[in-house]
Amino acid sequence: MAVATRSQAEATPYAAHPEKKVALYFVVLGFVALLIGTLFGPLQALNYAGINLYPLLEPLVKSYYQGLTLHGVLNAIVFTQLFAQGVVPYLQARELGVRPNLTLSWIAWWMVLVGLVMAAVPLLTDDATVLFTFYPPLQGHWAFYVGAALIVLSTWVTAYVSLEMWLRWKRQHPGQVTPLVTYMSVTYWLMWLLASIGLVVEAAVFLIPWSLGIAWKDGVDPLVARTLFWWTGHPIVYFWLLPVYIAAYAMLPRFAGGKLVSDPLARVVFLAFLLFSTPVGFHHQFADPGISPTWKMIHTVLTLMVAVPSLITAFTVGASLEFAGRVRGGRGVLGWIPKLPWRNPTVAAFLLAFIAFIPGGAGGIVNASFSLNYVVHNTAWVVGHFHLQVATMVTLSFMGLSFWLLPHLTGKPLVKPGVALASVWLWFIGMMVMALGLHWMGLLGVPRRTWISNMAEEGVYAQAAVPMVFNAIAGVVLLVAAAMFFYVFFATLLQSRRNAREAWEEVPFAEVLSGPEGRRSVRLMDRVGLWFGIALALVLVVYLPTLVGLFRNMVAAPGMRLW
Ligand code: HAS
Ligand code: HEM
Ligand code: CU
Repeated sequence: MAVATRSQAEATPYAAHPEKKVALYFVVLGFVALLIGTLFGPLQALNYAGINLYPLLEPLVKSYYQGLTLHGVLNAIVFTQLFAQGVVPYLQARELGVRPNLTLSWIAWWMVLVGLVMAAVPLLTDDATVLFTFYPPLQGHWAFYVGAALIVLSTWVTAYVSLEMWLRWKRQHPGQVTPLVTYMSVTYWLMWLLASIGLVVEAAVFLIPWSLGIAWKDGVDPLVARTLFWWTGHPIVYFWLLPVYIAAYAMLPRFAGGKLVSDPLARVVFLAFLLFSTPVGFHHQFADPGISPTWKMIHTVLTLMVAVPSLITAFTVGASLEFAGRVRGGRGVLGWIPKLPWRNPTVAAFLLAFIAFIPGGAGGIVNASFSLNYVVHNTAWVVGHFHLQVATMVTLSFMGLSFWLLPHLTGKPLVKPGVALASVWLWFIGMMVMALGLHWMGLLGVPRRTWISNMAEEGVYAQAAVPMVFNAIAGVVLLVAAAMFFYVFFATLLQSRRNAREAWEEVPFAEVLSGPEGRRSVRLMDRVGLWFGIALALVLVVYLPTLVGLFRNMVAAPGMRLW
């Protein structure tokens, strides 16, 4: 590996670690996507408060649904993926002390950029207002689907980069157990390879040829498309979540001043995600016809299984935090909590994110319960659920991590840590208030994806007047939180000051209390190829019988544009 002197590193922080640069480009592009996507959030929250600001945006934004598509695609799909592509291989490379294949890493970045531009044009011209689930028969411009496909395919390149680093390390260290971060990274990318097959088939076989007009001239079968979409659409939430878990196992205990209590349990968690993330998609389709209730029930049971690794995480991360709080002098049952370094914006962001994840996870289990799902499906409740999950747990953690990551990658010190801390608290408060309002409205029967502030009839959802106030308050608080966060982010990035010390810091990987040494269970878990085979078999068993039936009975629905 090239040796750089200290002064060289001051001049360019990437001299010793060129993988820092590509990681930075992924992360910055991700946050630019979040910036644009998030702008629509407050407007949507105000819509759910009965306030319609969309006339102000004409002719730039033509409908609520165009904004909602941008919001869902840029935030949930693009931002999360870019952050993962930047950070996960970077942490793995630093743990192993090997260099990732930089050419391929940059190819992946360019694929996302080109895909993003291709998809953005029809999104902005209102030619792809199909929401982030792009259910046919809603039909968008072909450039949107091709762009989205490029974005997703770039993850396969990143997955290869990660797997190749691991195999290279294994050849140099025969007989050794895979180090923890690498184990988490490898199982993560393998999970995603399996998960993404559904979406890739949907795009390549149906959506792209259909939108180009070269096949499926009578239309695409909506049920087939939905089933392929949710093959990917559930595990994609773990594709968003698990970088947070990786950081929470590998670094948070150290940030908090303690140690990770158990390395093997972290491996159990990631192995369970490899096995159970994907064979669960029907829990988004309980209300769909054409899928047998028996298979829906099997997917329910498997969904409850995939909640287990999160419950183990609650224990392991909770115990590691408790250890940190006690090392810092905390006494009594809960006395360790205030002793945690709450003034550190990275730590505060993670703690608040994990707190939000408790009601978010509980709501998920309600959603997954076959019969209860009929009460909440397609209501604002579901929006409340996933803003605790992806918009708080995932996004707030990524924001918090960026306060450490930006200085670490660039050598530029964090600008205004006090504002950073305030932005984290405001984001948490805003999301909790909004989630409460949305869950409540959902129980009162207010649907999701509805421009309720634009309805001709008066008083349609009068029963939800109180939770509507929650959304109005939250929309404003979140706008302020976002403005403060992005100020800190870009002021840090764009300043000219560089601090040599920051650029030379190692990644603060946590020490472990209970390590992997000498455990047969860890050796068994290390047989990743075998587990991947089992995971693949499980997915085929729970999907093929239904998919074969659906493929044999396809009904063409002609494409349409509603907005
Ligand atoms: Fe979900 C719908 C079920 C997790 C995201 N989900 C969605 C949608 C999104 C989404 C975006 O079964 C809407 C899709 C659409 O547009 O239609 N979800 C679940 C279940 C889980 C779950 C069972 N979801 C997530 C995650 C997401 C996410 C994670 C994003 C990142 N979800 C559903 C179902 C639907 C659904 C149905 C369909 C609804 C419908 O009808 O349309 C589980 O994975 C959750 C497990 C989590 C836990 C929580 C563990 C708690 C932890 C915190 C510990 C705290 C500590 C803090 C340590 C069991 C780990 C201590 C700190 C101190 C300071 C003391
Ligand atoms: C949808 C508000 C940030 C992901 C929504 C909706 C509201 C909302 C009210 C419901 C729209 C509807 O069903 O008609 C906000 C606010 C935010 C914010 C106020 C912060 C300022 C985020 C973030 C993410 C996210 C950071 C993900 C990283 C989504 C997704 C949808 C959505 C995936 C669903 C889109 C669809 O139904 O097609 N948001 N949001 N939001 N939001 Fe957010
Ligand atoms: Cu799901």
